[in-house]
Amino acid sequence: MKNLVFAICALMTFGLHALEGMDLSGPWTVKQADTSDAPLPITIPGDVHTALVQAKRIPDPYFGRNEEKIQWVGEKDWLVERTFDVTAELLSKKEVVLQLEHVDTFCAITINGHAVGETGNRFRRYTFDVKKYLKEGKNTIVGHFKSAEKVGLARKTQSPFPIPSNAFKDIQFIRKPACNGGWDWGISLMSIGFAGKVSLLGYDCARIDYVYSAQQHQPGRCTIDVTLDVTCVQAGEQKLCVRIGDVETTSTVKLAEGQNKLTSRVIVENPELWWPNGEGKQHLYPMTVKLADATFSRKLGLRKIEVINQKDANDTSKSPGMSMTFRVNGVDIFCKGANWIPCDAMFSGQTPERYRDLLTSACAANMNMVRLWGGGQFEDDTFYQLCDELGLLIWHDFMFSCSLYPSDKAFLAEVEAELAHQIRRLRDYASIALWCGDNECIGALTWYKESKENRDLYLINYDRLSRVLGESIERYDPTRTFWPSSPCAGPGDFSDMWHADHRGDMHYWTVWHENKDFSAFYDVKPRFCSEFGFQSFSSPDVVSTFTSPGQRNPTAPDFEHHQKNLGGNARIMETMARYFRFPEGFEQVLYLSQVQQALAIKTAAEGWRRLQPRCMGTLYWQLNDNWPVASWSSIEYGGKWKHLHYQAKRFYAPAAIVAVPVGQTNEIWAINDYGYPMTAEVKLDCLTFEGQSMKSINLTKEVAPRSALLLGTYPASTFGSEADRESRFVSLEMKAKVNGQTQTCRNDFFFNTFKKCELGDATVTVKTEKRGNEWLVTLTTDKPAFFVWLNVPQVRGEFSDNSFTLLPGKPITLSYCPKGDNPLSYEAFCKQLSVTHLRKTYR
Ligand code: BMA
Repeated sequence: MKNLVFAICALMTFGLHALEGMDLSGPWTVKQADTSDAPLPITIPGDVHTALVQAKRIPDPYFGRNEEKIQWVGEKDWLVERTFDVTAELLSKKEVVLQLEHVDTFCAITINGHAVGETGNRFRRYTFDVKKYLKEGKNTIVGHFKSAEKVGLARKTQSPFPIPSNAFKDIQFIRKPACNGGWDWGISLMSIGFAGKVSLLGYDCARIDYVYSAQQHQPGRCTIDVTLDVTCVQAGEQKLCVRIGDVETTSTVKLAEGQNKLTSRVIVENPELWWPNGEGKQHLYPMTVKLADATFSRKLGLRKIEVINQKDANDTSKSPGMSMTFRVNGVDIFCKGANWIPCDAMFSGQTPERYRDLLTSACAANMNMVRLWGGGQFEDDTFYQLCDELGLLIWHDFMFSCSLYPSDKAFLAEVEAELAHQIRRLRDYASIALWCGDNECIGALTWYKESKENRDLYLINYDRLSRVLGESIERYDPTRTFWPSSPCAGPGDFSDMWHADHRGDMHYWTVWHENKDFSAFYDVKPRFCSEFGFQSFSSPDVVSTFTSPGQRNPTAPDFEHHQKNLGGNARIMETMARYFRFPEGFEQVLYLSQVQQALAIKTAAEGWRRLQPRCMGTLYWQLNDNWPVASWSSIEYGGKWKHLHYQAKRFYAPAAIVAVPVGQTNEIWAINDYGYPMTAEVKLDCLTFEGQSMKSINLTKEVAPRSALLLGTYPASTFGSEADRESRFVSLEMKAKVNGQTQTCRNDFFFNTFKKCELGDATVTVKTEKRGNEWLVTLTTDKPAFFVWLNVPQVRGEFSDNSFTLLPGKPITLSYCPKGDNPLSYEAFCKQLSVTHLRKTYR
């Protein structure tokens, strides 16, 4: 056991204090309380369901309809236990505390049979004084986890008035990720266990609880005021040393017994600034803080982030239009991204590798922002470190979603405590761009009979909670904007803006939830669209992980079970019938569902990007999944990119060529997100579906930095009569010259829905080649082929491009990058590579 004892500094790389102590991560045991079951192994941090799956006590919750068979786990109490050796050295410290992060959720802790303390909020950090319970040598720690859903139910019955919610398992009464009870993309799996670190910390003088800073930027200089929250054992004077990069400030500080707030100023001359992805480097300065026997280190990005909400000039209406722009280091950024949900319903699966894979994929698709959605969780530090490292701005919701919430004293006190912790813990991450109070909770006031009938009660109730959120930000992070709810109208207006596009952020769900055509995305001109989405099925590779062969059919019960949005599969199939010829088989249904999802989101993203600077952001719903399911995600559970993700890489590219139908005409736009002027050499080529060029138009225009430019408006008749156009489409190619570099951007537009198009029966030829470490694939075709899709089974790597149009005479060479623990060999890759395209989905 001796090897488990080490200075915490040895394992903490980022953002945590280094003190003498002991990390209690690793092997523990778990057993159901009040049974004589033998204890099973569990790895901490880790969840009980994963341990039960590993021990074969429950079946894989993600397979078939096993979700129904595992519900009992969340109804029971569980004992999670281990022994550990304590050294005389640790016991010689004046103070020894047990520190717990992200305990899920209601847990009574004992050490050697003594009650140490209780937890009751997944989002808090708990610190218990334990020295008096420890002894030299062998010790036992037990966490007794109470059923969270039983607590939720008990609180519901005690509530003075009903608290309606779209969430399940009465989760609005407890502080636990709302989606744990199930969501319209999520399995119901009430996770249990220690989701974060469990550690003992020993010290003689002081414990650094939080370090956070405020940056003031002046030309050529950044002044950083660093604050430390410190718990001190004994009053006295100590040396405080704060170092950022090469600059160090040392001072002598007076400490009082108990809580202390210390400050220190560091001035960095000519700072190297941190920039979002695509705008510059993500420079991070090493930062170290030393106080007596405690040290704290992290990385710090220096940047100025502002949220610009400026009234439209000359708008004198009651609710004037208002900008919604993120300004970083003085530059207005068009935000491109998606919404993030917890990456696994069983938190043992939320590994650093998964975070890295997903966030790297977000960057690779030219995203510069993710929205951390309020029905999930404050994430592990790994998530924020990666966002800092990769340049992904974070729109950060607090953890409230699609629900009304209690506002009694006890509940508000919990919220206050969690925010006091989370805001101080997180605020030095450069990537966090704004704090948002909740997801759709202002909107939810209008969803329920109770709140509609008694608006005053529920509005005041909402306001009580919202005030705690706003005041917590004022208190713990006045450097950032508080955005009360997503969506909302922004400063000076408390309305929800559900269907208004003149100010605030918008959630535009008319296409999916109201079954409108994709063209309805053009009906609104959002200032910032923080949610819009369209569902698709998983790929055959992922479907095969949760079905047996007999269930691989769109209406088979196991397959239907992996759809959580009521009527979702019907919507997918109906949309297919509206736009496409009906696909021949199951695999073609899956393929086409992903094609139409990509088309829907591309329509919106391109249409809204061209509206800049009126619109300054689009974040589609949703980046990832937390189990294998039909959903709005662009990356499947396990990391495989859907068509949407490959297309996002193109429709979010900094240089893009876009066509938008307006009545009987087509507008052609060039988009330039670069900070440099762009020369756009554009060719519009009207082709038949057999590949014959009927007409081409060339134009060259200068596009100003960070702008969208209308290049031309073309009546459909430009490209032939109505009858001719049934067999034609227009291929767009733009050579974008920016800052001495040229890149080629492609796009197409069509005059009719695909089902009305007589597509040519293209034969696509594939050639593979290994050049050094690169695996190359060259594709040629005899006729235009659309949504060309290359695949190798399972999630074993990514192509440099996919889901594209292939034209005769224009071969495309792309590369494949294997990844994962068990990457393919080149030979296996060549054997398993398959290619399909739209015309192959029907006879
Ligand atoms: C949004 C989200 C989620 C939900 C999605 C799809 O409003 O905030 O609650 O999953 O819609 O319905």
